[in-house]
Amino acid sequence: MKTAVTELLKTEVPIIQGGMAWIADATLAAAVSNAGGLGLIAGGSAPADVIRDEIRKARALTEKPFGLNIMLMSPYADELARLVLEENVPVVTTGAGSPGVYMEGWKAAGVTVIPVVASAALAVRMERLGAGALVCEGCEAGGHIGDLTTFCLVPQVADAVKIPVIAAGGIADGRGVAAAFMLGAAGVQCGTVFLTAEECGVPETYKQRVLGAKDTGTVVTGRSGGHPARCLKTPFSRKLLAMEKEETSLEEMEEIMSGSLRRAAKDGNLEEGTFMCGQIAGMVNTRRTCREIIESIFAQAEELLPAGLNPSAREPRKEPGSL
Ligand code: TUI
Repeated sequence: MKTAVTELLKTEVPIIQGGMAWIADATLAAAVSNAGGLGLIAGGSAPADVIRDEIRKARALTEKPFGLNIMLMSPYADELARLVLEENVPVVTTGAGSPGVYMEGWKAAGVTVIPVVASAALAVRMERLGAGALVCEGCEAGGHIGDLTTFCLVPQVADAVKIPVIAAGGIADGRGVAAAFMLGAAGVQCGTVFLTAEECGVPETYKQRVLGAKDTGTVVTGRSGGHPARCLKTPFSRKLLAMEKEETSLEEMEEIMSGSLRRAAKDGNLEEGTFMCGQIAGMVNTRRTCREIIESIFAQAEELLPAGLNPSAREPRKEPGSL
């Protein structure tokens, strides 16, 4: 399936795997890229040397393009931004902030920059600074989220910018892809469905919890501290919600949450770990390889999309809201 996104990313299908902190490593990214999508290595809160090793490992596992996701709240964001240039990473996505300060350097080096945005205002700013595309992530997604749903965010951003829009949050099958295209997207980013991929290295507990989750199986913690994040209902997330209700101090909340992503992703620790996961988990019920996941998503999307609907053929809109 060719769209403006496959052209930009030089992939076979317009899908990006989410840059899940502590989870999206070289093995997962290379498997997604080898299956025709764009795999991402997550910078998370790791230092540059750790990520440099992952980038080199991915290069050994695939000849296809892959990218790096930089979580902008990371204390290592500056060194990861430099690493992109040192290691000639072709695509960078950013999350949890504005990558404005890095854009000029990346653009000058020919890097394709794809900020994750949660509002049309940031989308417009990013387009002006030279973003190649945008990931519009709705609050159905796992991890750190904004306020808007995918259904509301994607068409409003598509009306506001001319660069390609990639929809994220709540997409795990061909229906989601077809719907995203109808809303004006030319590609999708998926995270939750890849948590259960054979090539994903999270502990068995994590996979089983995602596979067993219901539609209502996630909650949003961290609203009180201004960093809302969607994760699975677990003993730990229930405890966090109770603490927030009791108006526990932000310092105490931060202390208990510190390191909790790692404790979920590496140890499967249900008592002290944050199992980030999107609302679509209720629909993710089978164990598959990355190739099987991607092939089934696009086989279904091709079947559903009206004949002749080629998202890459859509002319950029001159007037917001015009058809
Ligand atoms: O970044 C993500 N998802 C993440 S980051 C992460 S690590 C973390 N751990 C604990 C607390 C918070 C984060 C886990 N999951 N997704 C991309 C994303 N970016 N979603 C929403 C945003 C976003 C929100 C506000 C981007 C920019 C923004 O405003 C920036 C501005 O300056 O206006």
